[in-house]
Amino acid sequence: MEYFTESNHLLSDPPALRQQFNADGYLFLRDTLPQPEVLSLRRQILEFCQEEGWLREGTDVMDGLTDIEPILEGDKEWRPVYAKIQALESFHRLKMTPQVHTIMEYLFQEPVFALPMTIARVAFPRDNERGTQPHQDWLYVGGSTETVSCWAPLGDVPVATGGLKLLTNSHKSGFLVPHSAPGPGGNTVDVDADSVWLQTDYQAGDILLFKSLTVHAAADNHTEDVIRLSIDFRYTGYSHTISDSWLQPHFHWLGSPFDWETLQANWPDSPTANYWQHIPNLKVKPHHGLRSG
Ligand SMILES: O=C(O)CCC(=O)C(=O)O
Repeated sequence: MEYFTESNHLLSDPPALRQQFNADGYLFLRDTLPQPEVLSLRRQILEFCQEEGWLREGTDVMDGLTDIEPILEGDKEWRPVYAKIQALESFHRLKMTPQVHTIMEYLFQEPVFALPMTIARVAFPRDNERGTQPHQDWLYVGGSTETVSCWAPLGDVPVATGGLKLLTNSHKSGFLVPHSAPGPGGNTVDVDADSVWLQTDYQAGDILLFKSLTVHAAADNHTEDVIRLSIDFRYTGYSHTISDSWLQPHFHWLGSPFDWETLQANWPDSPTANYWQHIPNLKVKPHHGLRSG
């Protein structure tokens, strides 16, 4: 592996930032999300894990240490925890961070909005063959190919714990034909065996932005006992089209409790609730079918 190029120095030069994004297919930015909010969200999620007996007894909840068999996204035991995460206003609010919004406006050069569907990953150790396989987000996100994905660690994620890795320049290969694979999303694309993956030692507050055709995957968690937490969400410009399913919560296809009425029941008056209903002339088209879970 190699390390991402850090682009914070380009934040004062939007044309150069755009140029770098278009050239490499990604931007890695340190210290962009508010760290106290990231860490408070981490604590809330890990407390849910603790309530379900996922954490090793007698350890600090913030360390996220587990000694149980891996639980996979979609498993029966995973659902109550994920429903609690999706019901957190703070979880959905993180993507509205003004600094992220501004960066997205630099990229789109027009007003932007965050797609409502927001995803949390609770990645167990000792579960590498079932991690997210190499793919392009457009397969799941549909809509405009200009949609930008943002992945952020919820806490520090050193290389040993995995985190998102990607192939720079891969967005220039066009849409790659997927085939089925284990792990979230259930699909993968073939990559050359000698491809050099980029990754990093993530710190709480960092964000990784990438294009919807940039090939990426979850790097293996090589630890024995550390749960990796992350959030991912997407942005697009007002003039772009999105798929209707991205107006819904993640796993909405399971029905309640993964519907907005249930998830927003405790924060109906927050600006985070149903904000997309106030976006003028939202361009929406039917989703082509594949689900991001
Ligand atoms: O964190 C993961 O396992 C995968 C995230 C991902 O594929 C994405 O953010 O698009």
